[in-house]
Amino acid sequence: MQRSPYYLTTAITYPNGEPHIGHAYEYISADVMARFKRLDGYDVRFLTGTDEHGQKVQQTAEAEGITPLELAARNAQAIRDVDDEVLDVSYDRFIRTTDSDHYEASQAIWRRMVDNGDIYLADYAGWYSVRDERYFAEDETEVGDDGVRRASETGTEVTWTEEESYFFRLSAYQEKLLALYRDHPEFAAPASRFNEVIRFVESGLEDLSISRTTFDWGVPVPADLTAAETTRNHVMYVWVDALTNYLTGAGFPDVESADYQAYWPADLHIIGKDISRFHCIFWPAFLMSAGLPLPQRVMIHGFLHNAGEKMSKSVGNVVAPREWVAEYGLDAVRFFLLREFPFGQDGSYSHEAVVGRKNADLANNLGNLAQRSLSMIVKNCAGAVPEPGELTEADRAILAQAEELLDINRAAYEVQDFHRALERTWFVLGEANAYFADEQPWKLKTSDPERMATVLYVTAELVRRVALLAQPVMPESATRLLDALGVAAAGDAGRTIASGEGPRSFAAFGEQLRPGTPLEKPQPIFPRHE
Ligand code: ME8
Repeated sequence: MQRSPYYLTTAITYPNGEPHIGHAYEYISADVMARFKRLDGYDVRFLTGTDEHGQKVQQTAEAEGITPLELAARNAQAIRDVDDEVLDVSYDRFIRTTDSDHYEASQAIWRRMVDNGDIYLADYAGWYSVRDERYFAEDETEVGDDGVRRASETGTEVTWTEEESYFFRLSAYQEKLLALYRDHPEFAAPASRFNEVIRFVESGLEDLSISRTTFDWGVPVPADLTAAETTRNHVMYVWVDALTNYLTGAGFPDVESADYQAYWPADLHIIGKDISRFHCIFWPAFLMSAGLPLPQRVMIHGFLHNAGEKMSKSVGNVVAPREWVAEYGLDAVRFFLLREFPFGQDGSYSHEAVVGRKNADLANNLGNLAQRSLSMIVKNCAGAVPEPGELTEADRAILAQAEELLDINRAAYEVQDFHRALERTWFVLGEANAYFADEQPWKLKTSDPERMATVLYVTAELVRRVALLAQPVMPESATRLLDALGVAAAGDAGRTIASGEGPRSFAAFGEQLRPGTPLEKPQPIFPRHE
């Protein structure tokens, strides 16, 4: 059967430092989405990487006395190491905007925008924030007590910039963008952040400066287009090439290629709240100008704060993903980040909050229930999944709740509501714990062993369904739990399960635990944090 393609991306990180836990939050959420879709039968392509051009990277490199490419290469590797060694991010390509195919894609989209009459040469004069790689109008800035002018929105220093520049006719796209937002209310989420974008576009759009001449660390504007009009060398404004990475990752400019045909337009861009305008305004406008299809959806996540405080190098409260994972374990960190607060909102972390989730939700609710039911089966049911007897009302009720979970999870993942997916799944797990406590299978051991077997079967079957759905969030522990339950891949039931099996697709959700499957004494999978 032909699998439907699903293409999703993260923002690409500036390689001017080590990634922090806020970046990790974005990589993990996109990874969870990618894994969910793969398990649900999609042909997933997942792109992440680094945004290597621009003045910020150039300045950081100068300060370190190395070339921008050296700086970018070093930090891109550091980011990739975090993805590979620390966070287990299952990307299909790690793009670097210095990759040669990306130069080709950026110049191709530029040419298309020229051909559509949307690029012209003029003089730029205004305020530029190197930190944000962004232009600001005078009334978007203010001078502080220290005499330094800063962007009001982001608090970063701006400098007066005057240079010859190519402009993109963004003003011509106001109505088309508003029509897009009207016709596609699902284009961006959450609604509160999308509304900010819409109000901004309604207030009027000015043309955008899209090239720079005062430094050279960028993708060159195609020479044939520059030469006729200007003697200066222009490089693209970093956001033009940065946004184009999503097209490069899908095989553009070869629009006949299998990758482009399958994966463009992207299904989902996952980004943080500080870059929503670039993705919801500039990006669709560039694509419209280039005559290319628009992405289906931009999901804007919130910021992660340290105990409610903004993370910053000067405050010294920036957490490295590596430290966190070493302390709590990867799966607990992944679970915490997605369970603790809704994806579109800002969230806060603290040692107490992570430990609370790890101990209550993972060690107690899931770990204990799995451990107790499986140990009882191994000990009292001849080391194999027991044959259930006739089901009671209570058995049927809890199984019915578990059966609904796949559809509930699908609906929540469709809108990146990871928080609700986990909340509902763990709610049913709570019900299962109550069921287990009520039924007291340990007492039935002598009084009614047949009933005990049924209660243990029902409990283990519920744990199986939760474990299947927990795989995208906690790949390692959920897989181990499925191994412990003797769950085979769909259609493979009855096979002996070796430990260390891979992921089980959601097709297995429609099956059930097979009585007679041999089980081994379970090892604890979700330890308490002491
Ligand atoms: O913006 N919490 O790169 P970047 C959550 N290169 N997310 C955070 C965060 C925090 N504390 N801090 C940053 C850029 N992020 C551009 C993107 S895309 C074509 C170009 C998120 O390294 C941020 O919102 O500053 C963004 O989505 C991503 O991390 C990379 O940020």
